[in-house]
Amino acid sequence: MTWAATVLTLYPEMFPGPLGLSLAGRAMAQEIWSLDTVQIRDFATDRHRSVDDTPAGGGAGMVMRADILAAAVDCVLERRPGAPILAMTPRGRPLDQALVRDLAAGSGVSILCGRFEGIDERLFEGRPILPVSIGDYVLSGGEVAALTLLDACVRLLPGVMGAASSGDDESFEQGLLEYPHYTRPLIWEGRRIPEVLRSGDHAKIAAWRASRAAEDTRLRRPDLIARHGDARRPPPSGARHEEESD
Ligand code: 6GU
Repeated sequence: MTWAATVLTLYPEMFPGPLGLSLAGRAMAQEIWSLDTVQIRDFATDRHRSVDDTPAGGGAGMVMRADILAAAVDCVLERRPGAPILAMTPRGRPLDQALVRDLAAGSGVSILCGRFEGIDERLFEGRPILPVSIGDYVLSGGEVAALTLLDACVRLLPGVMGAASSGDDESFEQGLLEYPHYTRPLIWEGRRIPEVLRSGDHAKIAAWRASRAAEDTRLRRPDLIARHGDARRPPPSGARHEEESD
């Protein structure tokens, strides 16, 4: 069964965009996943086809109307009764690999892309929509966020990446950053690949990688440790950095 994505947007020309190329593009050509867009403006009711209005209480910018968006959402709900509906907005739940995994395991997803200052809050009360953010910064609209979310989901679909995406080693799979990578040349600008990686001792390599994953996460992303710390087992004993052991 094809994993089906539907994007509700004022800018359908932004899709598939980068997802039509490379890995995701190939998977789309193989019908592992599909993408269609719904033009929100098609659900406008007035002569000017307006989808937004001035914010209640005053202030800058415009707000997307709940009635117009609900009509678009209802159309998609009818077409894809099974698929969850997300709305990309900086006010949403932070996207993480766990949510990506859940979405990729389902039948697909429908994504509403916000524009302007935001979406009338009553839409979230009146329809089963999960607001999702891709990080603590502001984009000019939800479209680039939707592309990000879809990219993360598509690479997990069976047959898209093979073994590379299914391992426990990837960043965030254990609540940690992944260990650092190296390849030839052995020496680049005087810097050598860590000796342990050339040892052929797989247990020792695994221990070194676990150690570096834990250490780099502690240094760069202490927030990940705080969130996942209890759920993870400690690194294998004796695992230390190459610089420390040789
Ligand atoms: Cl999902 N949308 C917009 N407009 N800005 C964002 C975002 C989403 N996530 C982070 N910033």
